[in-house]
Amino acid sequence: MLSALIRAHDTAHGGLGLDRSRFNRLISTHWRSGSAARPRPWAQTPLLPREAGKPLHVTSDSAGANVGVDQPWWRSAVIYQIYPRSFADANGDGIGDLEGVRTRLDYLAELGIDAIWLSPFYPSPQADAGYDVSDYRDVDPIFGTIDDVRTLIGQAHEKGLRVIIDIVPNHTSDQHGWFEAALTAGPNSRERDRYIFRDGHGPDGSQPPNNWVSNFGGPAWTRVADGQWYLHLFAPQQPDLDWTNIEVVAEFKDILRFWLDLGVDGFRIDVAHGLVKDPDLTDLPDGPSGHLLKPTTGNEHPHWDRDEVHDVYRGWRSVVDEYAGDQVFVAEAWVPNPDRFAQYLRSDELHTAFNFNFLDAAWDAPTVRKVIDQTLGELRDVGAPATWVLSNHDVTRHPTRFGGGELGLRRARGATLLMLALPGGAYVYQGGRARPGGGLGPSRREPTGPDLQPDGRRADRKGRLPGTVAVGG
Ligand SMILES: [Ca+2]
Repeated sequence: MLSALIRAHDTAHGGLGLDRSRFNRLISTHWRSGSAARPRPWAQTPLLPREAGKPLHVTSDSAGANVGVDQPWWRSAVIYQIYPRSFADANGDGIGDLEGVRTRLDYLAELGIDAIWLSPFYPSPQADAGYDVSDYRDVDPIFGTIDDVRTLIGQAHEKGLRVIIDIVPNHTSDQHGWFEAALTAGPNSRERDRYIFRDGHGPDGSQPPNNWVSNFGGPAWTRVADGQWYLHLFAPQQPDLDWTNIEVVAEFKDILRFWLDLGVDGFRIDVAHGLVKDPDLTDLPDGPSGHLLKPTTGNEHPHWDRDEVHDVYRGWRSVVDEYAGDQVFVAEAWVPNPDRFAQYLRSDELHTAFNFNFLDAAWDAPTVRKVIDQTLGELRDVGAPATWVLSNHDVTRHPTRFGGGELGLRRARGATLLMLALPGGAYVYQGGRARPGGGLGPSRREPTGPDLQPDGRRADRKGRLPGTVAVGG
């Protein structure tokens, strides 16, 4: 079946940037029992090192057309997501770290992947698994140091692997220096203008400024000691930045340059469809239920998928275009309208975006086929490659989603095989075999923010409801 599928793909698409041996390795090693990476007798073919910044040669695009060589590597890459906390622990403190990643680069290269994507390693109080960043230009001591990042990038490049990192622009940690300064400076200050502070409603200002809700439940506003409220679409420890503020815009361009100068090959943008809010902060028309992004055709939602966010990404694109090489942006954008989704991938904006419709699709052939056809169709117009993903740190792993047990595992292998045969890029979530404290089965979710809460909540980090196309960070 596998050989037939590859042959069919080669015939239809003029070949994917993934040869058969790499394909076999990815399929066979992604889920296996045991907790240690073992040498595979059939996986002795080394991945040829390539010079950092040089494009990979691929032969097909998202539409399956033969487009020749010298296309950017990310148009058909397999990218392996690493959640540093649970991937590999080098110093024995029970928490995965960057040195753990570095010592497994040979294994990762052996898999045949093109790049690794590291989930956040920034200094963070860890209120939301590192998506609450207190310093965008450093590394949390539990994961290592900036020098560890530099070494990791250098050695990854030597082995032909690229390195993508997370960037979290919608909000900072409440322990970020800017937010601490905003609290100290008080109302009507330059420091508060970097965030979204407002007076409350009611005679004593004791009601939130509007009816927006947090992805983690409850109001999206928290009151501070002087009586003002600040907006947080996620946890109270994650105050939203004001993206109409020129200091915010300039700061993130500078952060991008910091990491590009260090050699990263791209950025995964957290909550890419967030960032900009309706300046009037209008109420959600349907109350809290209007929090989820409906498949609108216009600029209707007060805080998701605003037209103005595209100005941010045009600015970011101009930054990466200053650099030699093929750095890539991949957007986490929960935008259900295909036309509006495709707008993020216009030629002067982002390169790729996650296709969550594929992840959301049930294990049902007509459903999966429809999603694939729609995805390829909508991206053809903007010339962007498709990006496929079945599991990440925010969702239940697909063997469990597809029924669990041996049946779920078999379906998941089939789904992964299908994903790797599709034109475009594919994201593979870490198998987690080296998780501190023991083995990791194929169905485990990583501990994202809500899992870490003392009340034991296990809500999706996105605030997503089962069976819906939802939005969130
Ligand atoms: Ca450690």
